[in-house]
Amino acid sequence: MDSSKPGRVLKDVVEAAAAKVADARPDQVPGSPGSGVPSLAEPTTPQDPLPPKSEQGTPDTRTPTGAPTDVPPTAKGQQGAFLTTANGARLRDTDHSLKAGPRGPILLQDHHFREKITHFDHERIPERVVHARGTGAHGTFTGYGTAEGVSRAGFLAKGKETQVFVRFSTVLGSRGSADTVRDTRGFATKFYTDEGTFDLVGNNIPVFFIQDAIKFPDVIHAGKPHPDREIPQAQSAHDTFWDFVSLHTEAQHHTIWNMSDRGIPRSYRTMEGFGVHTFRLVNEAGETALAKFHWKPKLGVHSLEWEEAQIAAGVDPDFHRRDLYDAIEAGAYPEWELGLQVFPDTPDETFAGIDLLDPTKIVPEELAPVQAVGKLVLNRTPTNFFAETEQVAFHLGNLVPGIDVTNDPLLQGRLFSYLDTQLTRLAGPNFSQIPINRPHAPVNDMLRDGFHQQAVHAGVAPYRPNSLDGGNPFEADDASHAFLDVPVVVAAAPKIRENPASFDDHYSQVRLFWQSMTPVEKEHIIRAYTFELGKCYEQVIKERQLQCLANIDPVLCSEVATGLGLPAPSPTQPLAEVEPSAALSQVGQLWPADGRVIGIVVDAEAPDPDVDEVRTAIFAAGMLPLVIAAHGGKVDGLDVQRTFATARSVEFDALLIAGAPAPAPDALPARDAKAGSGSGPASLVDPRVLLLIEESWRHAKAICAWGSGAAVLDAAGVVGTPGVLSENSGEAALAALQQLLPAHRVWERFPATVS
Ligand code: HDE
Repeated sequence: MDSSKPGRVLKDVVEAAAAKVADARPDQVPGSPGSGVPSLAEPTTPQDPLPPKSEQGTPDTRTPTGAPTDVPPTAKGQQGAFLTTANGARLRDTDHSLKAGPRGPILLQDHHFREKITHFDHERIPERVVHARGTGAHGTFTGYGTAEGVSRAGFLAKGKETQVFVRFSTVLGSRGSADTVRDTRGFATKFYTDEGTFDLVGNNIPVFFIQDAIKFPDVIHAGKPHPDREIPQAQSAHDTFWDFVSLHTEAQHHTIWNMSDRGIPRSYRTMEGFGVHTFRLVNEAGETALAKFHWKPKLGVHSLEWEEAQIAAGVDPDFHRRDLYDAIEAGAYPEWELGLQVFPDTPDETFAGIDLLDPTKIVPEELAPVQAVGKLVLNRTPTNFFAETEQVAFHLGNLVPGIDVTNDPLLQGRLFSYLDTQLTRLAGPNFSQIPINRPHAPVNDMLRDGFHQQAVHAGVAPYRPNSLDGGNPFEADDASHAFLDVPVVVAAAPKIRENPASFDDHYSQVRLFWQSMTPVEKEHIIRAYTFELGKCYEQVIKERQLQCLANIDPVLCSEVATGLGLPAPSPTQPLAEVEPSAALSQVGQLWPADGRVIGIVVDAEAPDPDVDEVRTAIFAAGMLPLVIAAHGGKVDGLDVQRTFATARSVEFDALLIAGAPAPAPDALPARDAKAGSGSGPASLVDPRVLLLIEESWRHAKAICAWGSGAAVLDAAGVVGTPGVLSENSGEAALAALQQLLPAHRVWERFPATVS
């Protein structure tokens, strides 16, 4: 090996690393639309449907009653080489309706026309009333066995593998709304366990807006677009939202999480998940414990920068959906550990003075550590979005032996709602027979008939007791793994519409959250409140919310008040003494950079020889390189993925500048507004490259150059600022970038003013 040449060393590193990940990470940019290579001319020879793409998965091929079948997954899709009617008769023509002569009219007898148009007319189903915008993926959950002492649930046993389907979502927006809006994210997991399906229907925020499910329509009506003009879409920055949360102060805790960076995740892959409620676990011995569920992402918790989120909502409304699917396609499988905070099941259902039935409260991890009980890996994208992601139906009542509910009044109401909502959305009571919802455990439920019944039940006695069907089905017991409704003692009490007194503390944990943030995170929270309240029309609503902020923290209140141009009120109640929880902050740790997207700006006129190997090294490190050049096609034999016209900073986590491209022929403000007008040294570089750097710099992203790329940093005026480096070779530039990426952003660029 000639180690005198840096490129050679890099090559060896690359080859060694590439050999390790060869199976998981093909050296290929994700995003190909089909599983075949299309021909230029329209194909004319009949052939069977192409198989799904290699990264795609489908629901397991089960019967409606949970039995495995040996048919291939493709048996659920289209069959044969020829176009048919829905009843399988082959068709000669689908482009012309049957008419009385070439000039019509269309004949009523045209059964193919009527079938085609009628089905099309009914393709849409109601979107979810909340969480309409979502994205799903298949994966596997593997138990560690560490939960065996507290729960008898079989899927938590050591080494037990269980298939799962996860759906991530925003809450407020319609099905076609943008991914990167400021909102809570859903994190719903369906575990297809041997003992029945378990649904963990959580969020990326550990608390909720309300303490009682009866108020859910109120908070959602306030958050959704105004009923008169139906604006704004997928936003909380409007009067009705702030009207509600400022009057209904138990919402303040969830609201500060929304206003923090948690409201704008970088990726679904970098989100925590929380079951929110306290559940009751039961072990083999019948002993109970209380517990909260947590998902901990392997890549750490990271967020977008607010301007970046806004640009992404415009230039790539599918930002999170694309990110998830690209990562899976590239083999950078998203991973989380499932964790439990476990508490003794005491009669008062509190821990360290915190009411475990109050869903507006957390238990800081410093008081009750999260113990890992298993690992989730998402490794297959859906084959058909509608059949899987749209038709998946989660339900809090999908519980398995070993996991029971508590009396949390939010949880209790959800037990009703999730079943009820599917009756309209999925048109009838048989939605658990839709392929994505089919259990992987034998089903013998005595539920019969109804719309879209897909099972063909035998026997004559779907009732109990019976003798005509041999007494089947039989009731199970502990020995045969029956679900146990824990016989919790319900205290003698009057029927009342009232909360426990402990639910009245609406501020101490909001202050705890604020006090646990690092300075830069506090700046972002101030910015978010100022932005959102600044979008409100009514002055009194801003004033009322400022009063809430005063009760959280005077600094937060006065900074937001300054931005709004209003006086800062004084607190109306004493500020709680709180112990900050470091676990709530996202800043300060180092994390793997798997699946990160690195943009490489190249000069098509004078390509740098290191680019090829740098690109390969990025693949080998489990990240995705995208080559950006003045024009499409190839540069120096390498495919160009983005041009100066199509690239936008938000799709890159970091930039490598491998050349100093002069303004390209299309760098004309009349043709591309991004071209603007450069002057002085800047006019030597394509202005779109300078915009790319300017935005990446503002979004605290790492930027490293080598070779003639250094001149570009100079032209952009960013030399000498934190996280902007020039190196002598591609290898050195990538190494410098890899030093910066684990911290996610270069926050040192923007010193905070609050502490
Ligand atoms: Fe939901 N919620 N929710 N929710 N929720 C729904 O169910 C509801 C709540 C969550 O990807 C609906 O199938 C009530 C908390 C997720 O398909 C509906 C209350 C948490 C999803 C419903 C809550 C969630 C939903 C709409 C107040 C976090 C998307 C469509 C008591 C722990 C699931 C549907 C998916 C969806 C009701 C509060 C999470 C209407 C009544 C708290 C992730 O049934």
